[in-house]
Amino acid sequence: MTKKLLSGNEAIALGAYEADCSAATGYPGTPSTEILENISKHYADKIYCEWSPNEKVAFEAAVGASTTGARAIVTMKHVGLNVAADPLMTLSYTGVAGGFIAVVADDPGMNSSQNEQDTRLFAHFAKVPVLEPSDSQEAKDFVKVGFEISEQFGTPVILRATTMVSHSRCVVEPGTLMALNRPHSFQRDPQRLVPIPAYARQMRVRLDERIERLQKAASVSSLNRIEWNESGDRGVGIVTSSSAYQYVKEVFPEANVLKLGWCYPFPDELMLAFADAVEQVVVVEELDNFVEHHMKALGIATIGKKIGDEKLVPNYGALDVDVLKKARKQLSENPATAKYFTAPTETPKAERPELPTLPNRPPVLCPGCPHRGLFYALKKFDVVVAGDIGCYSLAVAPPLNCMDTVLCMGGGFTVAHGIDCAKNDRPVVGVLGDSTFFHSGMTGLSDIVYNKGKSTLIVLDNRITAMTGHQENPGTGKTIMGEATYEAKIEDIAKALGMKNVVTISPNQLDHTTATLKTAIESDEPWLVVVKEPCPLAFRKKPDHRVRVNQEKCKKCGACLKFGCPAIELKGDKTVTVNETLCAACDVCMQICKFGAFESCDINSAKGGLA
Ligand SMILES: Cc1ncc(C[n+]2csc(CCOP(=O)(O)OP(=O)(O)O)c2C)c(N)n1
Ligand code: SF4
Ligand code: SF4
Repeated sequence: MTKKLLSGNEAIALGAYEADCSAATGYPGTPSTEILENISKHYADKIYCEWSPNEKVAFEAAVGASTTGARAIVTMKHVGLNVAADPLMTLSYTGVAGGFIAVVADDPGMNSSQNEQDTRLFAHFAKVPVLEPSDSQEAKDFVKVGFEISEQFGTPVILRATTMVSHSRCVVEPGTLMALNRPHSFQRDPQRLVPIPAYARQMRVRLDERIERLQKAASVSSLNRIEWNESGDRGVGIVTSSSAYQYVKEVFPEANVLKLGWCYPFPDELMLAFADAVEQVVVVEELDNFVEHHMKALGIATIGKKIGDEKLVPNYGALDVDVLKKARKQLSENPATAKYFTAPTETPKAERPELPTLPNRPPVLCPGCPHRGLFYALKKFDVVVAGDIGCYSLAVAPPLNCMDTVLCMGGGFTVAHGIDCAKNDRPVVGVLGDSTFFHSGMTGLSDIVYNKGKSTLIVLDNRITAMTGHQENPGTGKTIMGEATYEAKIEDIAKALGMKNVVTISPNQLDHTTATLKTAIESDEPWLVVVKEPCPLAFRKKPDHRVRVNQEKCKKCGACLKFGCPAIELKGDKTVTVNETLCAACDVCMQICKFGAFESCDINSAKGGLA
């Protein structure tokens, strides 16, 4: 079979296909998003696939599929597991029928996340096994093994990816396609599936027994292996997992390595045997001291995040070769470990070309982004803005400076309500996007209506889940498969929840936006303002139009620069121009310039003339 160059996420999708998975659900979130996108693109003939409104819904739908005996997979980013924690914590009690895998992608270093979480701790908390692939091949293979473990022990399994594993590419050997040929049939079994206290207490006992059996299985599983060095030197043994394994192999090529692919329940027997065979155990792991603490609890003298009081490997951020080289240097200089480690070898200079320093490029809203008009208008009011997570979070940055809090998805409405409840001295505005509204904004809106709040609520409805790469959601009228479906209306939902004041505006009409906000903010009642304008990256409205600056009319006042559109450029001494490659023709700058210097033009007209 032809080998393929696959990212970890593509490999997980292939693994689900090869393992005869029947259902795949999820909610987008970097770095996990492409798993479901790939399943829907390549394997939908065999696997039912859906974007669910949020991770809890996705998780529960996959649980339902598994109760029929089907194999099911659910995907999310690490913070998504917080949302799905409720079903996870009880699914470990009820167990599963068909193989069930929750793929959770952690983001060490917070490349695109609001926090860092180590999902291994969540697996421990929920008492479910966690598998940790180190590359794309393992990512694919572990899906199959994960289903087998899940079915053999009747347990949900977490497959923990990280940004590095999900997004880096390596060669993958495809496997054979499994055909389980099982009937999918729900079997009634209330004692196993209905955790009323009397049954749940029995389930709790069974859960502990299962953990013990899993712990023994982990010790003999091929997912956990010892790689002895060829020299026979048993001085140092490094315990590691995930992408940290790759860095260990590069920085400590002479070390004996215990590579954990199934790290919880901990493979105690294997850990103890490895520790017995080497003189000094070192644990190298990304994020928390998960393995280190357990090995210490087993009575193994282990060096982990620190040596003495000296910090060795940080328990935050992403690891890389340079971090481990620094740690190796420290180990080679520390009297307690100097006999085991030489200083790291430096890559010869010639192989490391000096790279020019790149200009700093902070993240900004795209040219023509509809969110910009709303925040430009909102900035004029003396209000507290409780924001949320989406492209609009970028409104926190200059020149908009228009976001005061961000907590978690859905928090835009609920945090606003809390500020309002405390009788804050300034009006409060809660802002979130359309995908976030369906994810967890609706309940906050209901709370505000029910408890007689008076916040102004804004949904930035750009007709797509933009920040994670333009996924469909219940408001877009399309499924993940691109099929037409019911298009849920935010306005109708709000009215059904009792919101009286509901208005829909375009943020590209600045004066109308400002006037509407004024009415809503000054009101003693709650308002919902649906700010509707499609994301130009997904739906370009006027591809043949641009805006240009008529230099004869421009007074060099700089007012347009406060809008923050990256297409508006300042050249030399206060000369403002529009970069036509970037301009998305939203025409908002035309409304900002009092002197009419911004003029719309058709790029197809003879001289690119003004129109
Ligand atoms: C619990 C959780 N799940 C997923 C994510 C990843 N994520 C960040 S923003 C976002 C959706 C944003 O969509 P929307 O609210 O429509 O705003 P837009 O980016 O389109 O402006 C998602 C899914 C997250 N941060 N938290
Ligand atoms: S992707 Fe769309 S919504 Fe996001 S910043 Fe760009 S234009 Fe705005
Ligand atoms: S029309 Fe103006 S504000 Fe809109 S994208 Fe072009 S330059 Fe930017």
